[in-house]
Amino acid sequence: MAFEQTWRWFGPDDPISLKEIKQTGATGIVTALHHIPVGNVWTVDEIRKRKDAIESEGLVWSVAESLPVHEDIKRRTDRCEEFIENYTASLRNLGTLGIDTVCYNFMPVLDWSRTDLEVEFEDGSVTTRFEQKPFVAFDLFLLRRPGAEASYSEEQRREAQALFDGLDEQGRDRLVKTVLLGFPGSGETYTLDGLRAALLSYERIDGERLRENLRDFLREVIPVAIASGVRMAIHPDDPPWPLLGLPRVVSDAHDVERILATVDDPANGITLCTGSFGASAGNDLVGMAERFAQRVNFVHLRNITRDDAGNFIEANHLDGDVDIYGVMKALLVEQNRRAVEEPRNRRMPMRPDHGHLMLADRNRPNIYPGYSLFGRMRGLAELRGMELGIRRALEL
Ligand code: DNO
Repeated sequence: MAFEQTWRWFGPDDPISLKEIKQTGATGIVTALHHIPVGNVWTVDEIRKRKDAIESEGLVWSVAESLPVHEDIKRRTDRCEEFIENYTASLRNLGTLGIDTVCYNFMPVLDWSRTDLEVEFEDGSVTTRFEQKPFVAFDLFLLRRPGAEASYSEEQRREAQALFDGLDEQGRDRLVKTVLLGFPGSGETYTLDGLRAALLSYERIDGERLRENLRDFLREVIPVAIASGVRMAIHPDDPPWPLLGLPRVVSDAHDVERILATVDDPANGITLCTGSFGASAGNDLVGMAERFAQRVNFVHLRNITRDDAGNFIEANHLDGDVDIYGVMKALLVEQNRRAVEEPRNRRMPMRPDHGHLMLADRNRPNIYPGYSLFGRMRGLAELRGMELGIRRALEL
């Protein structure tokens, strides 16, 4: 039993077309209705339109990523109840049309964070990186977050100061733009003032409180997912540690354990994102894949090279510090178990997450960092070959 091979497509505005995706060998599409503002209902009509567009190219809509969770739900403020109702309505609508896997995250304010989106990699391709020094410099000297000093050691502050002093106007601008970059279509690209206000709205929310809010969300939403035939897949924090004084609650195995125990049902599962969890040396990805296999509803495979000081760069899929072979093996064994024991529940969509910008993509406008055609195609091809090798060797 093999993975279902999927590809993230940002919809009609994505510079990469469905026709091109088809030639990568992917059979499933991962997409979201990015044009619908966060918090509003995904109607049956809008879902059907997207589904038809995908199917007209001979592909299937495998996963909704992301069905975003409104900040009011994460904070449990203001219109929380209304947004929960909308969220569950969207789940029902997705279920009605057979879109049965939904990826989401519970990161406050920012989705992924990087400090450089155009790093030339050793082979001349372009990749992204997160480094502590520029991030601390951003926090202390550009965002000037009240109380930020307390988040860092004296040495970190000194190093950040030295880095900041060496940046010219252009370098500072670039750092601000990089950290504030929202996700495509998310409509959530902050200004510095907007980010300050968003952070302030979390002032009273610590890790414990956010965890409680996530538990409330799961208790409200998972029963609807079960009734709608939808499996939820929470995406880990990227990077998996607190940023800008904000709490993070999906960063390690302990967090995952707590989430899965809140509602003990296959509909309450995870997205095993090897790159996000992998940025932290404390996360043993093979161990996590083995331990949580039965609750992995969606897989993001990518790799990073990291150090112990919270710096990492996105490497090619089979290089880097994450043992992708070990992870894949654990998940293929689980795929096989499902095929035998619960054939109706066996789907495990996988996508090559991110890829370097390379070859002809370098001249193609509007490619979102990480979402290139050739880089991801290289990743998918490598992963597909590795998968075949493992399956043949293990006779799966
Ligand atoms: C970055 C992605 C994330 C992810 C969402 C899922 O490339 O992995 O944006 O899609 O956080 O909710």
